[in-house]
Amino acid sequence: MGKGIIETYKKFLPINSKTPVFSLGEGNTPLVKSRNIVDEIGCKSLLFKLEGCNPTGSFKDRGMVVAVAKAVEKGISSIACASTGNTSASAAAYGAYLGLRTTLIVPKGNVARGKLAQAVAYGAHIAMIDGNFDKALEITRELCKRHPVELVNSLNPNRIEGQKTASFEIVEELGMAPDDLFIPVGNAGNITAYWKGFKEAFESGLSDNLPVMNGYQASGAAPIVDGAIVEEPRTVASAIRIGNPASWELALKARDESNGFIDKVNDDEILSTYRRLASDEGIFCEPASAASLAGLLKRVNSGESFEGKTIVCVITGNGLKDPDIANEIKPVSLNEYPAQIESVEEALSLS
Ligand code: AN7
Repeated sequence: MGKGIIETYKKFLPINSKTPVFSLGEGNTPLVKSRNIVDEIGCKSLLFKLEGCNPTGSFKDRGMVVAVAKAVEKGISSIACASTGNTSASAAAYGAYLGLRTTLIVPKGNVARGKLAQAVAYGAHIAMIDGNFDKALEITRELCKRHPVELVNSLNPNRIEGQKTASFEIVEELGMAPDDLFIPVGNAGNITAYWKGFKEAFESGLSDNLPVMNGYQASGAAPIVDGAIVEEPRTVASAIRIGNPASWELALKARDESNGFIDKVNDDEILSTYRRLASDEGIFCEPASAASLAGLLKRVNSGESFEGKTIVCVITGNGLKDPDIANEIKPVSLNEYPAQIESVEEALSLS
């Protein structure tokens, strides 16, 4: 354990004798049992796959380590991606580890503060554009066509290969695939990767079943649900503020092959679930990550029964990524006291 996903899942990945094997400690993330919200869902078991525990605080590290390894194998010394923040933080970290030049194209004003701080710290070259993520991705694709630079967005198939390993971990830990998987959807790479992973686990005999895939977009950025490109995607969850997902068709395929759903949750549902995950379960994630459980709660509230089901919600990123949204949470109590035991004692009994 702790060997990283290239070493651990070599035989499931496009790794050969020329591929460099390295790791920042990605993968092997916790699958945590719900203690409180599970009762409201009425299922057999509810589990959270904590992808915020990856080295840069999001699931992107699983795919990035493979994409970067394959770039280095090809002799490429420059990588680039467009990003709403987490892909860029991850690319910058692995780029720094391998001594690559990392160029990030990001939508100005649309990247959470923690993510931008990471990219700066890792020493990336950052181009902020006056446009949204979709425009940034369009430019980055063209940039990588014109120059000897490796595109490390999830359009790069090696990203999907690495990310599928989360499904293997879930299957190994449960001894089966869950009945239902709930997952946030932005550019739709992750839902594509999880489905690929579950299918491969099934085909190779690691599991005897396949899950129903349940993807959730944010209401103001729900092109897959609404069936049309969203020119100006809007949601508090900046990670999934995406109007034209690159893996749109593959997400539909995952939905249809698994008899699943892709639906949307609004910002109020995302934020209330985000707060509840922290206060009721001890899991502090970023807003986009709460879309998975928000989707499940929405279904339960509309009367659907999940009795007897084993359900996994993917929690894609760490709460510290977006300190500005976190600072809007109303403290239970947060007061100032003189530095004396008698005064502070009062804090013990405040309601
Ligand atoms: C926390 O970093 O697209 O559906 O550029 O950061 O695979 O896009 C981030 C996406 C969910 C959606 N949760 O996953 C990026 C980027 C978090 C995320 C998603 C993202 P995809």
